[in-house]
Amino acid sequence: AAAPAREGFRTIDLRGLSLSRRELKRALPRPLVGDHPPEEAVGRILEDVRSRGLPALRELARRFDGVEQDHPRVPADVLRSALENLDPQVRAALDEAITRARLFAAAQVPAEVEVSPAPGARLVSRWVPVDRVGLYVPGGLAVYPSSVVMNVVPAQAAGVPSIALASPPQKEWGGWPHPVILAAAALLGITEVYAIGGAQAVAAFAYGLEEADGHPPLEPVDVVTGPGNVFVATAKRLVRGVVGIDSEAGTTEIAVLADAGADPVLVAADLVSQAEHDPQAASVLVTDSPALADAVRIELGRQADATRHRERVLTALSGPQSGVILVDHLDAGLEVCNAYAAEHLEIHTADAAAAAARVRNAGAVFVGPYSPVSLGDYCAGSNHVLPTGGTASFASGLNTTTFLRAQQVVEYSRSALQDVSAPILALSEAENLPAHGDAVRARFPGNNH
Ligand code: HSO
Ligand code: ZN
Repeated sequence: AAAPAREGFRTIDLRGLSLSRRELKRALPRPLVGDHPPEEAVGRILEDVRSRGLPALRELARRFDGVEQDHPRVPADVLRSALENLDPQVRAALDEAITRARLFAAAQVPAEVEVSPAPGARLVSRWVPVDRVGLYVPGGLAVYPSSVVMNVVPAQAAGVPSIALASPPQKEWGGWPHPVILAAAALLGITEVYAIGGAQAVAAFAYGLEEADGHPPLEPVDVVTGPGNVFVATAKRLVRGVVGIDSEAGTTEIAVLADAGADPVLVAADLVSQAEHDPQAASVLVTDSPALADAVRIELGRQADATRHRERVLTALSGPQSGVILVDHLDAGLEVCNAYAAEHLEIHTADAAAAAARVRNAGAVFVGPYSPVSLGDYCAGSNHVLPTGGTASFASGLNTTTFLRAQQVVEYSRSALQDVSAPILALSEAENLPAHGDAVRARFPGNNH
């Protein structure tokens, strides 16, 4: 008989219940809130890097990454040789990922809008890229050259003129980021790369670094993006306001909405695939079929046992953030998915496209049995930097508009201003701001309104 999955892949049985929005949110599988929120520790790192710069970075690299660092800027020859030594198959794979991502990112640039509310009056809303961005690529349990692609491609599609990238220094790679990360950056034409990890990287981007012993300064950026652990996510939240940030892209999650016709082998494989990222990763199945739930449970036990990162996967699957949610019917399942607001939501139902059309809250929706999350992680053309922890109910995944601002341009002729002067004068009186009205009167000296 197949080994049963650990009891840990828990069941949340919502059948026969009619829950309020609040009750439903409370019933969902979520990680336990840690008793030591890292705000304080992260705040200290940010302040240290802001006030002391390079010496602070050197200490933090020693403490967190175990490396002795002179300066974190990756030299041009290190970048070049990383690209030269890149495995040709990996290079071809990155090329494929880049081509598809560029196609989608380029199409996301919104059109300029122009209207004329009256004769001689012109209003334009145009999309302007930010001047400079800092992109973060994690390194920890895994290396993420794919995240280099996901960050850089939309920034380039938006037309950002200055792009810097940071990734943690790796002891086994001479204190530089992993060579495949460097190669991916070089492949995309990025030359400003730093070996800085975690909250320190976010601080260096937000506040900049002075020039030091022949190394140019790290100029502060306007926007910091990229996925990361809880320290990176917290650092981004704390510097928001000094700089712009993308969504909170923290520990990964997958939810699968499946009915009795779904293939339990595929559903389990996809749940395992994201559990592989992190012991805290969330894998959630939502189904109206207890038979499918049982079949997936058996498959999870079998597949998790056979996978390379077995311990990590089993820990993730048995955590409070993972499990199967049983519902009465598909409509109830969709309601659960919308309440959960997964980073990734896969739909394995009879009419997957129809169900997908009814999903409101998800970072990305993967429709049908041939659209697994790992396709999206690497080569779909979509972006894998997505809102986690339920933030998909208000946030968007990384995309070209993350790096654009809508700027409003106003141009009125003399007569167009004159035509609308009466309401301006009336409103300036009503707000007791007469100088506002005077600014308009000054343009029409003959008229005594
Ligand atoms: N699933 C991760 C992204 C990733 N997977 C990178 C593999 N490499 C968060 O969307
Ligand atoms: Zn992944």
